[in-house]
Amino acid sequence: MTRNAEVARILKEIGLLLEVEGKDRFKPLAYYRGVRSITSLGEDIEAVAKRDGLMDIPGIGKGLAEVIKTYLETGEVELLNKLRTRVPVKVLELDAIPGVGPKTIKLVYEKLGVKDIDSLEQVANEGKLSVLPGLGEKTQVQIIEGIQIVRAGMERTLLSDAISVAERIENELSKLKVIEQLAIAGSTRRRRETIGDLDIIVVTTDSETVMGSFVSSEGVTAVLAHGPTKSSVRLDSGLQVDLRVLPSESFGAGLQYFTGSVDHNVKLRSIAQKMKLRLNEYGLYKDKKRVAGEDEEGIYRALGLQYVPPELREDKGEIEAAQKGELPNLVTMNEIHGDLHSHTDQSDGKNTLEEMLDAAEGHGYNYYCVSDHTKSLTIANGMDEERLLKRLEEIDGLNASGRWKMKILKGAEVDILADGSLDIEDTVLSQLDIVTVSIHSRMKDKKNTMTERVCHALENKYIHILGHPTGRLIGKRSEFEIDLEQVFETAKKHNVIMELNAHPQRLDLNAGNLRVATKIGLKIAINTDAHAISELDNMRFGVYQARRGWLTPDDVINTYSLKKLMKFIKK
Ligand code: DGT
Ligand code: CA
Ligand code: CA
Ligand code: ZN
Repeated sequence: MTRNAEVARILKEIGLLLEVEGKDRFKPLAYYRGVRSITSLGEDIEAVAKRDGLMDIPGIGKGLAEVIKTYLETGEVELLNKLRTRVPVKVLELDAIPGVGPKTIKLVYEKLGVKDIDSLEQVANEGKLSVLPGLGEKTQVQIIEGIQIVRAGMERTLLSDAISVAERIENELSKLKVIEQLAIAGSTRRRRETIGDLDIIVVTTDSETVMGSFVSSEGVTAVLAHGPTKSSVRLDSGLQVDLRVLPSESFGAGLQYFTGSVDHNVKLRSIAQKMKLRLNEYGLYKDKKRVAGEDEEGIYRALGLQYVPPELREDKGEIEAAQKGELPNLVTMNEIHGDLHSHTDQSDGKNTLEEMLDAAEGHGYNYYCVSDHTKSLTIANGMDEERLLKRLEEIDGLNASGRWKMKILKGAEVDILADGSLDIEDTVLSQLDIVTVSIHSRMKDKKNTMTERVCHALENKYIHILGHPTGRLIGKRSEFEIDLEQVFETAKKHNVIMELNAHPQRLDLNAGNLRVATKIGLKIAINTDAHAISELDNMRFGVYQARRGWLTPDDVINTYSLKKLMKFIKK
């Protein structure tokens, strides 16, 4: 874990504070130059400092080298401390707002006493910015929008983004020899679609070292708390991360407690109470005696429950099921044998067919379906009948070539038109192995229209899967207005499979709808809808969501063998 980002942040803050103070016009520029040098430095700044090489870095002179050296050795810079007292402004926080830079910060601090994002928002909403020299109405609107963007980014983070941060921090901390156990907890462990903040728990012999390393990890812009048992930081992405240190014998109890959800925990605690036991983050106690707490399994066992997988811990019936020993046998990543929805550069994908196939085979699949867009989706260069037929021939050739062990399935993602008809002729559809139909147009149709449109498409006897059934994009676009129950009933009647689109921004169907769909006997296909090699990795997010929707391998058709799959989809 290098301290480069941390040093860059310190220099930036000094530069900004100097500029807001306004005593020297050139000094801030030197600091900004230093920030740029360190950000693009391909080497560990501490290593450079140790060999006395700071002044060899272009853009770093004697003064800055001294500041950096002192900071690395002592964790403090006297100049910065003095500046913070003289100019008590959260300059980094303000500078992060789109449309706000040092000049604006100086102006609003001097004229209106603005010190942070909250006070800036207040004066902006009161219309006090627009009357300042050089600002005006338009800038005021821009700043209000900028604040909203920053705040929205601070609110919830997509699971996929949160997981990559969590895994990076886990990697960094795991390198410390004093870490005995570490786990990601909270909503991230429950694999919710979006994450409020990250929760990490550790067992260590040396909490001071762990916490010190944590609060200075890469990307930290603010330390919200720094103590021996709990520290919290905010990252440059806006994401907050909480780290807690637990005693070794409480690891399981702490993991259970901090995994949540709150509702699940409340119910567990009441079960404990009825058994005259006490449950908290340190253990499960009978009077003063600890009866469980080292691991989660022990806690659930002592409470007379099956072990509840984290994805189910939402108090949606899992506790009752666990009491009766009736929890579902949830689908796992290992059981996925193929991907049934993917694109190539023949429509709007980034990679060639062969590149996608090589990558898919690398995932260990037994079958893989290529399903590019069709002709009415012109912005995606969708295929017409002629191109599709050529593609079919090509795939026959590829299957015959023996270059890939997996079976390449012939597919298409066919557009559902305004009236519910499809944009490819039945004679061509009938030659495909798997036909997925999707809505890509007129997404604002009224509920009745949309429901009829989709149901009409499902009646076509050559189709197999309904792609991303609600069309939502998390944090960006809400679901279509559609009567899903009616869609499910129609799908059941015509033997159509529902897609669980694994793209982290789609996760469509959601967990609740997956439960409704499988309850009436529908099958699910977990598909990446990959538009590039890297997106084949999204399968894991689909599996997480499937587990949150209580799905078993039998519910998910791409856990089937090729033979079983082909038999199942035959109409
Ligand atoms: P988030 O961060 O909003 O995505 O959701 P969580 O579930 O990660 O919530 P967070 O970070 O506030 O707390 C982490 C876990 O700690 C939570 O799932 C359960 C536990 N927890 C927090 N506060 C309470 C509480 O007041 N009572 C109980 N029983 N558990 C709590
Ligand atoms: Ca959390
Ligand atoms: Ca938290
Ligand atoms: Zn697609």
